[in-house]
Amino acid sequence: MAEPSIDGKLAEEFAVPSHVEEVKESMTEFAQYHTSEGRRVVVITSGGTKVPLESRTVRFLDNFSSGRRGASSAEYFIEAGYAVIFLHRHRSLYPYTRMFSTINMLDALQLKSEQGEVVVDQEVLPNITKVLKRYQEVKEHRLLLPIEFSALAEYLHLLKAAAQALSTIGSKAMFYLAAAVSDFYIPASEMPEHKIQSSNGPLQLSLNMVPKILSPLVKDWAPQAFVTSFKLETDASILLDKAKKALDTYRHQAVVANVLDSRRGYVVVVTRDTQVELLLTDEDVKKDIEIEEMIVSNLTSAHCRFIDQNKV
Ligand code: PAZ
Repeated sequence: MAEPSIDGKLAEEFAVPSHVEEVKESMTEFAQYHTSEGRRVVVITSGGTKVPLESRTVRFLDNFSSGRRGASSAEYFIEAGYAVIFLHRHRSLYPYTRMFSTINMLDALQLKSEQGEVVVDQEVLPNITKVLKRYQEVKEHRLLLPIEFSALAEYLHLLKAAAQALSTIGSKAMFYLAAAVSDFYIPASEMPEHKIQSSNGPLQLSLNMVPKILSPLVKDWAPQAFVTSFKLETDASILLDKAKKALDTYRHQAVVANVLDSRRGYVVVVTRDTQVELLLTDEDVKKDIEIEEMIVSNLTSAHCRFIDQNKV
């Protein structure tokens, strides 16, 4: 029997979120509005996907991703003139607020009067004025459209909806797929409804392979878009081969290759013709420069060239 298509598999084995059509409409409207204003639009995926073990989920499999790369990149894309659809894991790091994620908000506030006047302690929240100003401008100009996911199924359907929404703006769309997406899952049909009981003894799991969504995204859903995927390994010796293999297989535009432990300071941007190493020096770190600024600068230039080459 023929293998079902990825579209068929998505519909059968991954529960469709009830709000997916509504979200797709808002993404289409967002993309068309911003391109009419002369902006390019990027979909950033960010954070890890949760894989449930029960349909009334008590337990799930998760991964390490904090969402920092996606959240900081969103800010740099906005500074580069893009409008950003930020498809992120619920409660992962968020653009602008990420800078204060380690601070206890109550420690940063002081009650100034009996009437309840509150002031912000600038020593606890350095830069708050600058960041707040930029955040409010971004909100006012609707430059950031946040969309949340938690479970793998939501991520897959929402990314498909984003790709279909952005197919309406052709090569002005970019995908920046920084989320750490599970490779394994339990199909809905094989998932127990209720909490797995430890009284039944040790738990043996059998997981299916998650369909490779990059393939229909590049070929069918958003064939004119500029697509960047990310490749993470823990073994540096296999990283570049895997990145090149991904480019050969999916025929998209770029892979950002990184190793778990060094990902904050070193990545390689691999395209079909080039391999560019991006490295933060000690001086950069002292100046609070982040590697995402370099990644975004490299990719926005590549996207410009891509748009020029694809002009009819
Ligand atoms: O989210 P984070 O900032 O902690 O980490 C970023 C990252 C390592 C998840 C990202 O750079 C990445 O490589 N994403 C793709 C992972 C993968 O190969 O599935």
